[in-house]
Amino acid sequence: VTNQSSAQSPVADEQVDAESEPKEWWREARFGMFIHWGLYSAAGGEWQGKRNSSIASWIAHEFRIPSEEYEKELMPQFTAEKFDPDQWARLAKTAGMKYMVVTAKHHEGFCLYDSELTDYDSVHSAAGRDVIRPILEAFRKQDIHVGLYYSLIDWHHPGYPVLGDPLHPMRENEAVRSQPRDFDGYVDYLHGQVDELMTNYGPIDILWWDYSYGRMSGETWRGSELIEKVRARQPKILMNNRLVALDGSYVANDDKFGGDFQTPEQFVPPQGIPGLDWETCMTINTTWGYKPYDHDFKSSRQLIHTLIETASRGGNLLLNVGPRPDGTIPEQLVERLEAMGAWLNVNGEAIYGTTASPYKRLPSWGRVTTGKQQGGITPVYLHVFDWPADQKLQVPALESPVKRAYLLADVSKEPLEVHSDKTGLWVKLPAEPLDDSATVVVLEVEGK
Ligand code: FHN
Repeated sequence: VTNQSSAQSPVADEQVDAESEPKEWWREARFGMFIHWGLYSAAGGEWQGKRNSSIASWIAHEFRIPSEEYEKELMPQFTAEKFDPDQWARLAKTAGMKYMVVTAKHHEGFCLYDSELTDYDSVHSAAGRDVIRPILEAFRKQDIHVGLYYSLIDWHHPGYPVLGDPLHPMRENEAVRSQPRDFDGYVDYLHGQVDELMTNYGPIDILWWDYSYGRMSGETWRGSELIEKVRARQPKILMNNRLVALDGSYVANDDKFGGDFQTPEQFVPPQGIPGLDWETCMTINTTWGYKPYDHDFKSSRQLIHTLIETASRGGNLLLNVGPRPDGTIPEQLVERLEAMGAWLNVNGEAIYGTTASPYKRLPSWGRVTTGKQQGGITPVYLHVFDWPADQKLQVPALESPVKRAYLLADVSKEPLEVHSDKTGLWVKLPAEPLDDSATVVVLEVEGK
């Protein structure tokens, strides 16, 4: 059980205790919104009548679309005509999300902000404006910490190994490594853009790099210099591990490019990641960018379970939305986020600021999180997914005695009977769960 202070707001930065660790708010937060928005949202997973089989944001790569064609076709379609960043921020707030990360530039190279270094940005698209600034402002207004995603890969910049080039991640090989290309020029551009983002947009809480592979890693990005520059501009910023890592790989704490947290993608590590901070990023359907024909949505119940699962293993969940090119967020995503928020509204205490389950073995009925010790009592939260028909919840023994048990959703905190025998503890439950997704039983444990 750790002793962490409460979350801080980036807008109230001056009031933040200078000594407080930026990681503290992040560890408490547990739940954030990832936003993937770009020209690929306008393509919607379809190019010249053909649907792409990989994720929507990879359409340019999958069909080897020449940059000029991609740009000409999609810049006029990125209209942002119904874009309402306050609505996005309210949705995140309603969902119970405590931070967000938005794609300032994805692999396609298109920038959602006004970059002095390129015209390939939202200002020169049909949207006609910088969309990053109002997004950041809207989320800060809701006291949500803000983060920027920046793609190290750039399929548009001439200095970067181009689409279809064997130097590209899919096809890297020895023969082309010697090809002349102004890669240094690209790295200058990358540094320049990061500098713009770190200088012109106020306090940024997270910088989310994406991603490294093979030799395109660490010092290839002039990583040490980059980190130094970012930290000089934004001393409290948190960075992920992808200046060296691929999506699923972990980097040791003492690796200088290892960043502040690990980034398992689309899965929750079965044993957490002992000794390291981590965040699972995940899609609600199967793709990051908008793909109207992808109806493979996880249910609200599944998503609530994933959030609990993540917290029970000691990590954060960064859950993705892919807005349409007009700026609206698909209803199926909104519905699910609202359902998560409704659950968190009642049961948030069992997620925010908690740490991993005290048990190594998973209970058959659900998952467990641990609250902070207060006044000599540590709450242990039992998230019951499958309600036992005999109303007897079997709980493995704890080292310290249980003082009291009650349902978190029960405002009167009616005590539940707790029995112990040689197999552990039994909590007597009411006949029906209070929530079909997960009902939380609180065990108040003496000490820790
Ligand atoms: O290729 C990207 C993908 O489009 C998406 O942005 C994810 C999010 O983590 N990252 C990359 C794959 O690891």
